[in-house]
Amino acid sequence: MDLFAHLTSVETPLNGLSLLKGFALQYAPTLLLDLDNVTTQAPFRHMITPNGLKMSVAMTNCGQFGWVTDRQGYRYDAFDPQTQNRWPRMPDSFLALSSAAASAAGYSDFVPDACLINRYQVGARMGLHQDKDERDFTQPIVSVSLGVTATFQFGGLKRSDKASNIPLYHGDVVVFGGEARLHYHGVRPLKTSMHPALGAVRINLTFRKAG
Ligand code: MD3
Ligand code: FE
Repeated sequence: MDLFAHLTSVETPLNGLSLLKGFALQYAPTLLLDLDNVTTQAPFRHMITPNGLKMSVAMTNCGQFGWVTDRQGYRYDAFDPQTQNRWPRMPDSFLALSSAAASAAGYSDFVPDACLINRYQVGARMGLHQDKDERDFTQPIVSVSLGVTATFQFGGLKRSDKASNIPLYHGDVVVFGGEARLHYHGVRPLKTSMHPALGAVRINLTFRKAG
């Protein structure tokens, strides 16, 4: 019996999307300790969209650049607008996991300079959008899910394309490259549920090469 079958990269029929079920499980205890240290320096906050709406997902960042939004727009910034400090450095555990996952999906020299940390509490959601604030779309994005299971929506190159629903569990890692990199995607409102390590919360880490 192959005990590690769940750790192999699944190249899905959706071109460029690799689902690595459970890939982050062995890293999770260290990730959560390091995450706590990051969020002490740069606390979660609900940012404001360019339209003036408060996001239901709370966010923070680590690494050289952080993704931010306010009335001025979406962008990457080397400084936390709340503290004027640089974002906390990316923990070694984050770098190790993201580069191992990217390698498993066929991107052998992925070095992220930005990690956006999303926190979903009950009801929090992310509407369908494309990630277009990065410089180089040939660089993949690595997504790590921790805590409560969420339903991820993965659409096509147009907003109106039909989206598939993909459940993402604690420890799942998804690598988006190739054509998938510019597909519309979102997250359904988080349902009430409990995770033993995190409580009623889902955390998603997205690793990017922004600059
Ligand atoms: C597909 N976050 O932060 S991660 C985001 O679960 C974001 O918090 C979601 O979408 C979350 O921008 C989804 C998965 C993800 C991230 C980037 C992508 C999927 C993607 C870029 C292109 C295509
Ligand atoms: Fe996104």
